[in-house]
Amino acid sequence: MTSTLFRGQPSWVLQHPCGDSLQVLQHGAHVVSWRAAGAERLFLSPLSVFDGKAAIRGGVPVCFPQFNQRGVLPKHGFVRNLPWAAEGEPQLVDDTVRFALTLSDSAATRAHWQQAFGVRLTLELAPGALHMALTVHNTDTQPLELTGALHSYWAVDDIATTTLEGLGQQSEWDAVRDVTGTGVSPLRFDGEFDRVYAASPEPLILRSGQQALELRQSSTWAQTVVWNPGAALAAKMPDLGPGGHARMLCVEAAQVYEPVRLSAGAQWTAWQSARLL
Ligand code: TA6
Repeated sequence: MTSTLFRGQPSWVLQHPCGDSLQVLQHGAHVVSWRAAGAERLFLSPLSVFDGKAAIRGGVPVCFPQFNQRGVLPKHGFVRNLPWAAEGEPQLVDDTVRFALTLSDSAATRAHWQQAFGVRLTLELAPGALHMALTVHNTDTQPLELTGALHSYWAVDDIATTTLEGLGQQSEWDAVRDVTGTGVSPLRFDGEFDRVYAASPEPLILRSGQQALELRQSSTWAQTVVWNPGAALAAKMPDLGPGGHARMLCVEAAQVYEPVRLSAGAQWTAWQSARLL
């Protein structure tokens, strides 16, 4: 593993012997790059701010302990805006490089949330495959409630020709129009798209150009969120900008509606994985 600066931020690079690599920042335990089979598979906005405070536009934001603005905490929680710590060194076991980052409650978290907790993001890099697992440990004597997401921004060649398969027949809430319905498969994207689906037990397939990516998530997430801001909203977002929407699609493993409730001492693990097809 190499520890290096990325846009001025401390980061770690995980290198797999096969040539695949991953880069993760101390800030937010934010995965900013996953290169597999010679190509970048995550979108990272060139206009993103890297000041060690602001949320990063792209990569994989860890949203915890709140999804979006569904509560009194900062949007998508606060751990994406805080420095995490490396837990030991990466290890190569059975053709998988494994590395974890942790964060626990501090004065900075208690400024938002009176709760003792520990979170760990475990990253596993295998040839053509990425596995990201979020573990939450309630270290408090009171129950802990959480919503959140692994808010992954997948790189696409062109959103206009990108499709996402696997959410047909899943219940859907369209946040743009505030209507509920049923998902179709494949999904196509033409304008602002912000929808919450009941998670499917089957993998999703993201197709873009020559790339097909299989996305899976653990059953401990109840929902999948699919988001693209579309041209008009992207142009108004200073850290995305005109045309920025065309190269990304967020497919997020998420807990949106019903909070997960952890009794004192309990743990919860939820993951998202991606594999080149
Ligand atoms: O997960 C989709 C979403 O909640 C959208 O509604 C949109 O706001 C997006 O996340 C990005 O949020 P952010 O706070 O990173 O700008």
